[in-house]
Parts: sequence; C-alpha cells; structure tokens
Amino acid sequence: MDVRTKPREIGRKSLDVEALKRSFVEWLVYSVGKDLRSATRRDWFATAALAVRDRVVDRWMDTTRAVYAQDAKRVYYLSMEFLVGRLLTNSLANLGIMDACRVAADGIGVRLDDVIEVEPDPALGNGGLGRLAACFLDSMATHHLPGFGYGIRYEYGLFEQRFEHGWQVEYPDNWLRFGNPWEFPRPEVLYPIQFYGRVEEVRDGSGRKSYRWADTEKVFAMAFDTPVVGFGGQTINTLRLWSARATSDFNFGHFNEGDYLKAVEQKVLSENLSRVLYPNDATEVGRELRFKQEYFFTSASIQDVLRRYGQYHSSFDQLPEKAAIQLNDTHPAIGIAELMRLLVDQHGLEWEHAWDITTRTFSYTNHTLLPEALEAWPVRLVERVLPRHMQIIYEVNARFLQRAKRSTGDLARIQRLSLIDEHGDRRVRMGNMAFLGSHKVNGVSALHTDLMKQTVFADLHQEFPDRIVNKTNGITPRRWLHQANPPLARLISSRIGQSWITDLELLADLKPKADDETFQEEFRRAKRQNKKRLAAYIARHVQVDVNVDSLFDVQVKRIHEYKRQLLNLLQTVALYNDIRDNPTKEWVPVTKIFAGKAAPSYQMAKLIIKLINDVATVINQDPVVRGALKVVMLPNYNVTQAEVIMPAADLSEQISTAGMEASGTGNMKLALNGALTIGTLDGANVEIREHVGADNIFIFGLTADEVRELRQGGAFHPREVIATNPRLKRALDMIASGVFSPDDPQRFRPIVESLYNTDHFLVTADFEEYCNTHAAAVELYRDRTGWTRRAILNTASVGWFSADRTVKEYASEIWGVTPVLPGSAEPAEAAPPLPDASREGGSRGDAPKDGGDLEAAE
Ligand code: 26W
Repeated sequence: MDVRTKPREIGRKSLDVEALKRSFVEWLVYSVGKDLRSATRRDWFATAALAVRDRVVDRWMDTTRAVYAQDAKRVYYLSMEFLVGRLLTNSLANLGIMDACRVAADGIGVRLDDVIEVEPDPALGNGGLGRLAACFLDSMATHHLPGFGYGIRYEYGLFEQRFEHGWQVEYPDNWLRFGNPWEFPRPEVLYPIQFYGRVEEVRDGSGRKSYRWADTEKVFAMAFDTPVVGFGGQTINTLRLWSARATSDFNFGHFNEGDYLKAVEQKVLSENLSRVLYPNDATEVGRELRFKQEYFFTSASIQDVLRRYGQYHSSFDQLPEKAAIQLNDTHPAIGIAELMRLLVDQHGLEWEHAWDITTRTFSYTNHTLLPEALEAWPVRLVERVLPRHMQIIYEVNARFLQRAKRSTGDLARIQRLSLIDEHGDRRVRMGNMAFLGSHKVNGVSALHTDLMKQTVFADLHQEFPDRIVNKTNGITPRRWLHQANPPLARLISSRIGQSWITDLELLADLKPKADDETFQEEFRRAKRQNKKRLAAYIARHVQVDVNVDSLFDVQVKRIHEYKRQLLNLLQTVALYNDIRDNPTKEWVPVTKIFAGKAAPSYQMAKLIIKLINDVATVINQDPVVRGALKVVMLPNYNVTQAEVIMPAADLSEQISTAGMEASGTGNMKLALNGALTIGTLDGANVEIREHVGADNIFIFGLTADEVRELRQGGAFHPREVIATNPRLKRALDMIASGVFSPDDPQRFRPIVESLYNTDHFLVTADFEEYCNTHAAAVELYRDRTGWTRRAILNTASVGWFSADRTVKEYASEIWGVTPVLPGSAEPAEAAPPLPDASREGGSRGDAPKDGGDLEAAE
C-alpha cells in the first residue's frame, strides 16, 4: 500500500471562525514566538497574515498545478513597478473571510482594524504605471487567467514624504524592516545575470560563426514569490520579484583583513541592484544603475520563462503559443535583445527564426508621450554594460532599415525609424526597440492611442499599420469599491446583488434609481460616512478641521506641471479673494484636498508643494473665510491613503493640459465612488464623458488639437492673457509679492515667472474657463437632489472602466490566453530537455532545475 499522501488529499485549512482562532494562537506562539499577553500589534499583524496565507497556499498550488496540467499559455507581465497596496484586507476580502476573521480576532481580544493599520504599504511603484500593474494582477487572478507578474523586490520603496515647514522632505521607505509575511523566498530559484565583459567571435567545426560573451561580472537574481488572490479565492496567481545576490559571499582564498573587507564591500555593491526604486515618474534618469536594474529583472524573468517552457517542450517553435510577454512601458524592452541572445547564442537558432519567435511573444504598452520620459540609453553605455545586446540591436536595426529603404528614399524618415538616435551623443531609442520587437503595441486610452499614431510612432505606424491598438486602462473594483468603500458597496449589493464585484457593468442596473429618493438618501449617507472618515484622517494628520458638509474637491496624483495642480491652486486663490471681497454672501463651503509626491530632483514640483502648503496656511487661518474655504495638502500619498480619499470625494480634478495625460486611473476610481469629474478632454476623461454623459461631467478647456495649434502657431502670449484677466492677475500678484510667503517674499518668483514667460502647460490659457466651470459645479452642489442624481449616474455608468474589461481585451486581442479553472486534468507530459548548445560555457548550468513553482509535487 502506498503510504504517501498526495498533496491534493491533505485537508485544506478551514475558513471557519474556530479554526481561524486556533490558527492565530498557533502562529503567534510557535512562529512569532510570543504569548497573548506580550504580543504587540505588529506581532498580531504577522500572525494574522501567516494564518490567512495558509488559507491561500492550498489554492495557490491548485492553480499552479492546473496551469501545468493543461500546459496552458501564460501571460508574463514584466513591470519595473507593482504598487499592490496592503494585502491583509485584500486577501480577507477576496477570500470572503473578513467577518469570520474579525469575529475570530475579537474572540481572543484583538481588534482586527488595529491590526490592519500596522501593515506597511509596499510602495514598489511611483504612480499610475505601477498601480495599473497591480490592478491587472487582481483582474487576471479573478478571471482565472494564468498571469504572472515579474518585477524587482526593492529593499526600499518610493520615499516617504513628510512636510517640514511646508517643504517636501524625503525619508527612506524601509518597508521590510519587520519582515514581510506575504512573500516566499525561493533561494533555489537563482539565475546568473551578466554585465560588462566583451564579445568573442567563435567558429565551430563547420565554420559557422557564433558569439561568446566573456569576462563578465556576474550577479544572481533570487526569486521571492507573493500569491495574488483572485476574488472568490479560486485562482491564486504569482507575483515573482527578483532580489540581487552576490555570486559568492566571501572569497575564502583571502584571509588578510584588507581582502576580507573588500570581498564584503563587493557583495554590498552587487546587491545594490535591487536596493531602491528610482523615484522619477516622468523624467528619464539615464543612470547606469537604473539601466542595470532594468536588465537584471528582465533577464531573470526571461530565463525563468524559458526554464518553465523547457520542462514541457523540446524546441522553441511553440514558445509564442505558450508564453505572452507584456512589456509595461519600455523599462523591460531590453528583453527583446535578451531573448534573441538566448535563442541565437545559447540555443543556436537561426536569426530569422529567433526573430519570428521573439516578435510573436512580445507586446508593448506605452504609458506616456512626454518627450523627457522616453527612454533613450546612450550607445556608449549599452555597449559597455551589455556589449552583446548592443550588437544585436545593431543587427535588428540594420535588417529593419534595409527593408524600410526598399519602400522609401526619404533619408529623414529612415533616421526617424532607426533604433539609434544619431543627434548629439548616439542613443538607443527604447520605444522603437519595443515597437519593432512586438506584435502589438498599445496605448492606454483612445486619445492617447491616436496621438501615438500621430506623434512618436507616426513613422513606425506607417510601416506596421496593424500593430498599434488601444486598450483603455481600467481599475479593479475589488480594491477600489468593494474593499475601500464598504458603505457604498453594501448599498449597491442591497439593490442589485453582489455580481457587480466581478462584472462591473452590472452597475448600470442602478441607473433607474438615480431619481429614487430613498436611494438618493442612502447614497448621500454612504458618502457622508466616508467624508467623516476622511475628515478624521485629515484632523489626525494635518490638524485641520474640515466641514463634512462642504464640497470635497480632490486632486490627488503625482505633482507635475502637466497635471496642473497650479491651475487648481490659482483658482483657489481667486476664490479666496472672491470670498474676502464678499464675505456675507452665502458661499457653498468648499474643501480643497491635495496629495501627491514630487520627484526629489524636480525643483519646480517641490516649489508647487510649498506653495500649496503656504496658501493653505494663510487661508485656513483667515477668520473671514472660515466656514467657506479650507485647503488641505496631505503628506505621503500612497495606495492606503487613496483608499480613504477616493470614497469621500465629491469633485474629481482631472485638469491636465489636453494631450499630456496618457489615461489617468484616479479619474476612474473617483467616478466609480460617486465623484463628479471636472476635467479637460484628456486621456480617459474623453471616454468617461462618453459613458457618464455630457450632463454629468464638467468639461472645460483647450482640446489636444487646440493645444498643438496654439503652441505651434506662436500666437500664445501668457503675459497678454494675464493682463486681460484681473482675477488671475491679482492671484499671481499676491503670490509674487509674498502674501503667502511673508518670511521670503521672493520664494515663488520661479513659478510666477514661468507662467508669465512661457506657461508651457497653458495654465493661463485655460484659467478663465476652468473658473467658470468650477463655479458652475459648486453652484450645482447647492441642489442636493441634482448633485446626488449625477453622482449616482457616475457610479452606475463607469462599469466599463473595470480592469476586468481591460484585461479580457488584452487576453483575446493581444495575448491569446484563455481562463484555466483549477480542477483536475491529467498533467501534460514532460519533454526531453531543450537542446542546449551552452555556447556560454556553463552559465546554464547554474539555472535551477526546480523553479519553485510548487509543481514538483505532482
Ligand atoms: C524613466 C522614467 C519614467 C518612469 C515612469 C518615465 C515614465 C514612467 C511612467 C510611464 C509614468 C506613468 O506612470 N505613466 C502613467 O501611466 C498610467 C497607466 O497607464 C496612466 O494612467 C497615466 O496617465 C500615465 O501618466
């Protein structure tokens, strides 16, 4: 008789209250090593996380086994950033055990809400791009798509922002200090990553030329896996983050002190690769370490993809049928050259064959058109750090340009198509690289996709007219409504049931209730409850007392000139003056709420933060406007803070210069939670208007076409615009003369001067229309019924902006993947190992046999 127990037969951990209680106590005592008396809130967090994690693991293994068993096509989402947010609430909500857990915790004298609050928010991203990656992971798991996230396990996430005398000051985000209960270290999943060295040409017996990358510096990438819990807990996918490890801890050959310390120093240096996230979200940094980070995680991920594929396949022919690799912006675009290198140099494939496999495997998402954000690495840097990749890039380019020259003699066009920018110091255009190496390239909103075709990729689009497609962004309704907004989630479910959580367009069933008085009343009550929560948060963090019945006017996002926090602030100052001029009028009370970080080297953005804080100080202390206007700037905007803000907003500020915000996703979160949008026709605002209807959104300002014409025409003179607008002029004069900075009247000169002289982002051009539109919105707020009706219609109309819809579009139109339901299929047969030419002498010998995928059990 077989006495071994198969994993599948071991009982799953129970989800009931008693079992949870037992689990808590066991974890606390035996793993955390504390008793009930001495346990701190952090101990309880670790305990709860580990107990919940147990409930995830069984299902995680089922998912992994099912995907292996069917040898299903997998999606690999390569992203420098994953802004996942806290995971305890997310796991509890998605597993459906929030209440059971609360009761179990109560039963042993612990308040679950206190425990939830001590979890650090993993800030492994800057903003939109990183949060989108996290929403996609949630949607893929929820809809049973075999999706893997690959990224970097930064030891330090995005800096913590504090205000000191109103200035942004950055502090390190040491998020791993107390350990991370969610991750599974996989010390056996280790890949060598090479840098520098030189390329040797070698010829085999038959005279065939090949290339050897020699004398390299090596570092290892070690995997850490975090389970991604889909809603309902059926499918659990994997987020695999790479951490740098020195290849040998100590060189035992050297025992004298100098060499010993040198060896340790070397170890620290090589492990710097995964030390810290670069805090720039729209300016290319051009630093060698950043480039090495990009290659580091991309190479490890691709090696891992090939290792997994190789277990079941004996040639690479089917790779594009088994793996889709999505490049989240150009940060992992070097992966195209890396896959070519592995296929050609290590596995001996012919160039054309390898290129065909590569382009059918990769696809690329563009997230920004800002010229300063487009990656272009100096050829000299690429040549030095990755010499073989530089050769491959040249070869790709030569073949492509040869083809292009057949259809055009236009030299300027050839130059624009080239992977190499020859102006000034020569650079590799990573956008062009990503485009050429992919079968599909997508924009993140309809407008952005059109602009891609007209601007950065105009020439490439002509060459490959079917390659660019649109995939408008979306957000996960689990985190951004079900989890963050319990009052509204409950109200919705009481009327239309719970299916909206995984099928958000069902919210449309609420539309008939927009005029229903009882529903309106309950909708308002939910909003008020959320506003109270935010008011308490504001009081706790910035000691400002805000009126819960005022209009909560919210602009939360990275601080950037193109996002135009300045436009909002100038209108705030103008409104302040209006109120002071006419203090007895019955003003609709307004609370302006800002939050967002500035890149540490972005001086103008930091000065804007200081200005917001200084304006807030003056306005909030002025007895004349008390009750009518308050200004709040919350420090350290992150996912956790957003979860408090989004549900409490009445008005959503989406006021970027048209043509500059690729999509925006905060706009979707706010509308879903019943805020009305005031915004320009930019990014996804355009589509939000189509969905909610022009009557339920406040649109103003220049269109993208008008912005282009105005800038090109040379007829825009901000000084003249300011001269003709007394409210604007007065606001600027006040800022310029030190009304908000009596201690340093000159402080805000750079801001005022840039508006007078260039105003690149057309703040002055849109000011008047913005003010009028804002006034109309505030006026509408007096009409409680009219406002609530529109708020309900917003929630009911934005179901299309679910990341579930987005991810399903990618799945069918780009990735070619279909859902895999954890069940019992027969395992696919393992293939003989891939022919491994191992031309690089032994580097593949380091690759793990067991990829830590939990599949080995079966
Ligand atoms: C190399 C420096 C750098 C780093 C990050 C340049 C650019 C980036 C990102 C592409 C910036 C980003 O997060 N873009 C945002 O992506 C969101 C998701 O698609 C969009 O909703 C936002 O509009 C876009 O700004």
